Amino acid sequence: MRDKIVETLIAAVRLGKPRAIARLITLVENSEEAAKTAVFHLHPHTGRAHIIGITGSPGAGKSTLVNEIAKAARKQNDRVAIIAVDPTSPFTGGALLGDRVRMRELAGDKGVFIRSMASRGSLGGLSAAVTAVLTILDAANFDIILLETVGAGQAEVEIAAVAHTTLVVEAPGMGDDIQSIKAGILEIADILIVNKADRAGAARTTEQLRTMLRFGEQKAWPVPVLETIAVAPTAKTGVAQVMEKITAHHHHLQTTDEGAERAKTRIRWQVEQLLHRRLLKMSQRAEIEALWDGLITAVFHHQTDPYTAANQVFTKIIHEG
Ligand SMILES: Nc1nc2c(ncn2[C@@H]2O[C@H](COP(=O)(O)OP(=O)(O)O)[C@@H](O)[C@H]2O)c(=O)[nH]1
Ligand SMILES: [Mg+2]
Repeated sequence: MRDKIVETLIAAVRLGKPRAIARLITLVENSEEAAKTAVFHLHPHTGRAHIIGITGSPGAGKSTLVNEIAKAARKQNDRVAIIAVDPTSPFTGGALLGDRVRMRELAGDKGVFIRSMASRGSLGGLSAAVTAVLTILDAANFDIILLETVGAGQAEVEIAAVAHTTLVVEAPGMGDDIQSIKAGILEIADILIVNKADRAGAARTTEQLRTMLRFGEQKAWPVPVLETIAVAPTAKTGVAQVMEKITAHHHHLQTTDEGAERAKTRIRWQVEQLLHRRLLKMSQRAEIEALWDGLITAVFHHQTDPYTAANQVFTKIIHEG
């Protein structure tokens, strides 16, 4: 039944119909079966969109900058989709300021699709849903997909792994203690942005970041550090440079082996995530669930150990298919 609905929606999605896109996204967010069907049918029609991940500390100005990037992309006649993922607040009541501005400035433009996603606490489920949503948007012929995530820990590092180009946005002041910009975050950056360049200390933050990145100068893609003022009402300082670097990075991926290599790394990661979830689900099936109590009690009383327990669950999964 649901499969039928999904299949009907798929045809409309491929024509870029916003209502169908929104409905299919809701379905894949709520049902893994729907995600499976949608991805099965749509994956062959993907590979065209440039997926740009935007991450960094809360309040750095990601949403504001994403709006400016979207507007600049629209001027180039690109169709733009924006996905805001907020793993920290499962039930985002009202949209945050940057997101409200976004709605006001961009809603109504038929070339822009905006959506926010909450994690509902399960990271594995979130990344699977994000993958399905990106597949839908790519197949719906968006040229650029902007994926905004909150920069806090493993979540956004993993989500940034689905992007072709990752922008890490920071603001001065956060740079006082530059160590607070986690090394992991710097590693995933293809373009580093010091937003709020109108604030004191911006030049110092930029300099510190450039110093930290210096050892990477020999790389085929040296990570640029750009300053932006995303809220400047007149000249949108730095946004044009960001657009140039986004285009240059896309070109870099397409003209070197790096694009294909990274794509394969992403595919491996995505398939592993699905496998992981499937195994976990199997371990929670009723027949196996019966084993758990005994195992937990046995480990608790030191009659067996966690490795042996895991092995017993695994053996049972294998034998019961
Ligand atoms: N002074 C200044 N404020 C900015 C700039 N960019 C964004 N902001 C403000 O910073 C706050 C947080 O912005 P938002 O885009 O929601 O940040 P996010 O949490 O990273 O998405 C908002 O009040 C913005 O208006 C900037 O370049 N300069
Ligand atoms: Mg935001």
